[in-house]
Order: sequence, then structure tokens, then C-alpha cells
Amino acid sequence: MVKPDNTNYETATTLKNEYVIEVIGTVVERESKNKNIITGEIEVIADQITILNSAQTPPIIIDDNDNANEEIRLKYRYLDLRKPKQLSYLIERSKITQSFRNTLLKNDFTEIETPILGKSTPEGARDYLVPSRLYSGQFYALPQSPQIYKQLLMVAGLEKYYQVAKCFRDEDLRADRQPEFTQIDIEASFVKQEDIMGLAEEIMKDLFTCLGKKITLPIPVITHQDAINYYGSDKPDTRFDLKLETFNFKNIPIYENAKIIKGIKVGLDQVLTRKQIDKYSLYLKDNFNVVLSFIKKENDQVSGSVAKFIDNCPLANNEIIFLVGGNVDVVCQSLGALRIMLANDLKLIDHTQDNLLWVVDWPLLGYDEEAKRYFAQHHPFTAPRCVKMLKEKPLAVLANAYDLVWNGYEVAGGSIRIHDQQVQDLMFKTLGFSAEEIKAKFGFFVESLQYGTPPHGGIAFGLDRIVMLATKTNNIKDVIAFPKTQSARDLMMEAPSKVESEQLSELGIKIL
Ligand code: AMO
Repeated sequence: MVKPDNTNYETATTLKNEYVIEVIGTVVERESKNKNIITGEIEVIADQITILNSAQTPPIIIDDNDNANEEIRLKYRYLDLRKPKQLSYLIERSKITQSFRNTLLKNDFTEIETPILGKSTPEGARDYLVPSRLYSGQFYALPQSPQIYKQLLMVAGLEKYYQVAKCFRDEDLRADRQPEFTQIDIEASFVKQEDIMGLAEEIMKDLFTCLGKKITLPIPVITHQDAINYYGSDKPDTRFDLKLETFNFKNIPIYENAKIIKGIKVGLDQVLTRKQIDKYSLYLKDNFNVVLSFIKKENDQVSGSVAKFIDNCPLANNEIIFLVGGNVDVVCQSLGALRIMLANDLKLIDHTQDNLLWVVDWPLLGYDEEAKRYFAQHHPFTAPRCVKMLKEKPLAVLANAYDLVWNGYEVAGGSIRIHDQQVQDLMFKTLGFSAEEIKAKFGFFVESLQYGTPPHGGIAFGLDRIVMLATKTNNIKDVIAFPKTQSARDLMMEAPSKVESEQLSELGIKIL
């Protein structure tokens, strides 16, 4: 407050939002208190006011309730970050990172940085490439993860490694994905799956303590097969039940050639309109190319699109089942998506709850029908449970791999690695790499395994996703200081951008 007889009164009347000022005065108790703000019980009677810097009217309102569109907020990210809530996400991120570090240091892990300019490694996404000036026509790749480096540190004899690692993946972006993101990357020698899972649980317990919450250990475990079978997802949200059931209906014409028919049963006391059901059908048709049908029972009357083909209706009164038939993968995936839509529409999710789940016993490989070849479900360095079976029946081999899921988001993934050179060679060959390709792409790595490599394994936590879930914002961009848009642009710096033609010619690059 500035009293009218103060010499600075004139200056005070010129002050506007976002001005930076210095005030010297006396703190006094306020007569009319405002309990809604932290400083609402006091005020400063100013003796002296100095304007340190003036400010233009900002293009967004600096207030948590501002609802400017995301584009303008990202363009002026430094102003958006002035909003207390936005800044609090970054402060929370720092605390969470510190909590990871504390648990890892307590367990004698050593923090080591690995290169950003490296060689392409196969984590499943497209690489970001960096052209070399000194070696025209050659490229570095930015790491999709430090996977190979951390394994090489185990070869080098470091027993316990971790890193807060920047990773880069040129892949389709979603609300929980960014092209550059941060992992808490961990690797250790002479460990088994239980050791890494135990460490991860200690990390999560300490992290929840740091968030002022509690979790119960051990974290429940589900096999990959059960996750798909009952929840239609390899990262099930188990805050609500709604399990998928398998039905043995033989006479439904639209599912005549179906390998399997599965469904989700819902009580009709929860209102589902015809419009909602049509929305589900359309979504499943567009995204999975499957036909959704249903049967329902009300007042002992069975009705619905396929009711007349079903003899023994498995419903009680006031129930509806949504059905999909087809091959196993598409049936499970489509019903998994329907399960989430139903949970949201029927408000089955308790958003105050935090639900953690391990998904284990992953298949080592999948098969890409289009490319006609196997692909690694995790990455090609994951150890098979049975080497003999890898030669005979690759798709039946399980892996020592584990994912940690939090409220339906994959927040960490890891595995026990192959440490035997011949097994690694076999794995690459199973994935369809020729001997020449193995040598060119991973020669240095396969060679390293010849010099006495300890058994080892690890895990990587997605820090951004973890902070997103801890702060209960549903947007990964909120927890990254300077995030990219959904189409991988930095709207503030305007990157990517054109470069000078001299820079291109130095690199021996011509734009087509
Ligand atoms: P993975 O690929 O499962 O494993 O990644 C580990 C974790 O990183 C997070 N994550 C992402 N977060 C934001 N944006 C993305 N684009 C993105 N991609 C992944 C997820 C995921 O669980 N080298 C292995 C780890 C290992 O085997 O030790 C790896 O990178 O939370």
C-alpha cells in the first residue's frame, strides 16, 4: 500500500501487471483480511518504490485459470511458466528426480553420463540423425535410450549404474509421448529379475513418501498373457474392474469365422444411451475394423443386435454385454479400448487412487505380418527364458522382461539381458539380420560380449510420465520446461528451422 502523501505515490499509480519492482517499507497486519491468498493477512506500507523493469501487456493472462490455447501458451512458454501451477510442476519434477537419486545413491549406484552423439540403436522408433561435418555423408544418431552404453559399462566392470538420461525418438506423438524425454536409466550386474523389481519398488516407495503418499508393497504382478486376456491391454488400468470375458457363441453370423468372441458385461443401472453405443461401434470400426454387437436383458426380456442368435443368454436382469469376434489380437485390443471408454463414460475411475502393477512374462518376440519377420517386444538385448526354444519355436519364447504400470500408463520397462555372445548372435539372426548387418550395426557390441561379460539387467523409468502422474496433470507437456507440440515443433524457438546454405554445404548436404 502506498499512502497518497508518499513521494512515490505518482510512481505507484503507473505500475502495471508484470512490472518488476523493489519496495522498501513496513510489514503490517491487514485490516481487511483475505484468507484466500497466502499473504492475505498482511500488507506492506511502502516507503520507497523503485521500478526495476516495466512490462508490455503479456499475450496470455498470467493466472492459473487462464484458458488461452496451447499454441500461444507454448509460443510464450516463459510467460506460461510464470503461472504458479505451471511452475509447481517443474518444482515437483525436481523433487521427484532427487528422490530417484537418493534411493539409487543409498543402494550404491554410480551416476555416469553416456554420449548423445552415437550410433543408431534399435529401440523400435526412428532415429534423430546428426550429420557429421568431418565425415561427409556420415551421421551420428541421438540415443533412443542409453541401452548399449549401459550394457557396455557392465562389460567394463561397473556393477551399478544409473543416469538421468535424455532420449530421442522420432515416433508418432501422443498425450504421453514427447520426441525428447528423460529416463532414469538403471543397470546392474549379477542381478535377477526379482532384484531389479525389488529396487524399483523401493524407488516407488521412496517416491510416494516424497509425494506425501503411501503405497503398499509388493506391487501386484500380472502376466502379459492375463493382462491381454482380461484387460485387452499390456498396460492395464486396474483402478476399475470390467474384465473381458470369453464366450462360446457358435451361431452369430457376423462372427462366423471368428477365432474368438469376447465381451464386456456392464450393469444397465448405469445409463448408456443409443448415441453412446453408436459412438463405441463407430470407434471400434474405424480404429480396429471390427463389428461391435450387444445383447441386453431387461425385465427378463433379452434384446440387442445379436440376441436372436443366442440360446443360453449369460445375463442377469439389467445387464448388457458388448461383444466383438475376430482374431485374438484385434478382439482383445478393441475391447481393451472399449473398456477405457466405458470406464470414463460410466465414471468408474476413482481419480484419487494410484494403482501400480507389474506386467511380467512378456513374449520375447512378436511377428510383423506385413514385413514378414520377427520383432523384439522389448529390444534385441533382452534374454530369452529358453535358448533351445528360440531356435525351434521363437514366438513361444518368454522373456525375462517386466514393465511397471501406473494407472494404465507404462512408467518403466526393463529386462535381464543376454550376456552370451552366441545367444546375442542367435537373437539378431532370428530378427532377420544377416551376418554382415550384425557386424556393421552391432559388431562392436557383439565383440564386447566375448571378453567375459557378467550377467546383468536393468530398467528405465519414464521421468516425464511419472511426474505427469504424480502431479495428476494429464498432459506430459505440463511437466517439461520447454516441450514440443504434438507435431514435434518448438513453437517458442521455432525449431526445427532452416539453416544457412553455408552450413549445409559444410555438411555436404543438399535439400531436395
Ligand atoms: P522403453 O522403451 O520401455 O525401454 O522406455 C522406458 C520408459 O521410458 C518412457 N518412454 C517415454 N516417455 C515419454 N515419451 C516417449 N516418447 C517415451 N518412450 C518411452 C516410458 C517407458 O516405460 N532401454 C530400455 C530400458 C531397459 O531395458 O532398461 C528402454 O528404453 O515410461
